[in-house]
Amino acid sequence: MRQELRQLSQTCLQSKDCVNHASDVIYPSYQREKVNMGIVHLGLGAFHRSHQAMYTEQLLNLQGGGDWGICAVSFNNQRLQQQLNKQDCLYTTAILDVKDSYQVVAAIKQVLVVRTQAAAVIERMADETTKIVTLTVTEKGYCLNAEGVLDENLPEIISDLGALEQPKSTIGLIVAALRLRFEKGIQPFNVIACDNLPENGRKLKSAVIQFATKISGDLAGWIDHQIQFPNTMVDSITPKTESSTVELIKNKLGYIDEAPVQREMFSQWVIEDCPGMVRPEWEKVGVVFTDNVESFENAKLRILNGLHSALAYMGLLMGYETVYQAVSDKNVKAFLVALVDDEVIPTIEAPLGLDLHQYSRAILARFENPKIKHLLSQIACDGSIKIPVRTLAPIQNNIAHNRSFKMLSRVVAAWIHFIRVSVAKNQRLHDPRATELIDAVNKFQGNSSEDVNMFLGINGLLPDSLRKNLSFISHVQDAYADIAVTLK
Ligand code: CS2
Repeated sequence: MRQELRQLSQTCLQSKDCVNHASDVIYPSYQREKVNMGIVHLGLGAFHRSHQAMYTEQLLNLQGGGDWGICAVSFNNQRLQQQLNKQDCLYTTAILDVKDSYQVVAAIKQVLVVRTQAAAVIERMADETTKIVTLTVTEKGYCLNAEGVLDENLPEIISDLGALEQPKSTIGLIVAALRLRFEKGIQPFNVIACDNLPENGRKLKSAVIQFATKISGDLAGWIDHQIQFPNTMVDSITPKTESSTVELIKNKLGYIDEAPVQREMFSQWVIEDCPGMVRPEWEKVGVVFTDNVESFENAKLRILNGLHSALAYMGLLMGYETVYQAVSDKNVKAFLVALVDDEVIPTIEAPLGLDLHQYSRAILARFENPKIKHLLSQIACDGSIKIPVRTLAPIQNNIAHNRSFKMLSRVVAAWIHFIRVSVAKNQRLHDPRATELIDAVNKFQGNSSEDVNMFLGINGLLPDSLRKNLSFISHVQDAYADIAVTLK
């Protein structure tokens, strides 16, 4: 008779019932109860658990890793909170690559949800023991407008300015906690932004200060002078957890984990070095601290994320579902290679010692990992925020240097078709500007040039310099008409 499987928990680990003796599984080797929580993380998606929490776990596994337990905060996800609570916040990271391996992570010690526990979240962030706040709240969580500054018209920002005790935005939540520390005379925490936007730390800082200024000038000044917001670059392909991930853990490791994560082997974290900042010694586990994050950011955002978005929009139009399927199409791959070599790499100043050609080939090889089922639809979300960073910025750079940008324009055209097709099929469009995008494509008459003109003219969607650039508009129009033929 088959023995009933145990669910992952502290007791199950201690009693060794959840311990599998295969050499490819790593278990926590530190005394978890002795580690205090020095980090509050905002945005409990799979990426935090497969990336920053993994680095912290590796550090804690070294002797004397420090008091860097994590309190992980989700804005809404009570289901994940329940799942993790049942497991004493333990979960498994499955690393699926040429050779698979697994790691049970204990670094997260508490999970809170803002919607139901706002006061507890603010208190935890304001607690003296909290030294660092990290964030993965996706690009839209920064509440920025097209110029990269705080969008004061967003409903959640308006709401937070009126009711800071029940914050709805990341910006409001950070300011609520800092206000409490300021009032109590507690040293501030430092903030590490870990989302895919250029100068993530600097933009977050200016948004936080802009918001805080509306509450109190003294508070805003204190934040400005006392708090570090280093820029960072983060990288590790982490598709969302599927039921197949849960099954995999059951079959391979012999226990139930309701909330595992899966990722590729590759992982990179580059953080701007802020001398004197109190923080975990992550450099001991491979994190790079440098004063030149910008060139790492640009390389990663324009190559990896840029190719991802190109694959997502073009691949979905061709009927592919995953990155692996799309990149296995030799025409698609050839397009990506030409795109990156001719129109993307020339726009990037390489970080010292990094060969961008090799870097791009390594990224393509990562896309070709058959074990990672990365849904194109996941990457296609939030195009109005991703496209400016990943596609329009290199186009602008090419225009400034008189270089070609036809293939990049094709990506923009594919994005427009993707939105048109999604609306025609009544599929939900995940984008903070969905209403305007849907309105625009609903007005399409079937004339490529006019339809593209109308779309590119949506208020604040494109930087002014591009909206008025005739050769950019004409490249997008041509590509749009060209793709239309393939879709018939
Ligand atoms: C992806 C990223 O969803 C997306 O837009 O491009 O999440 C990508 O997988 C990560 O940045 C890889 O580090």
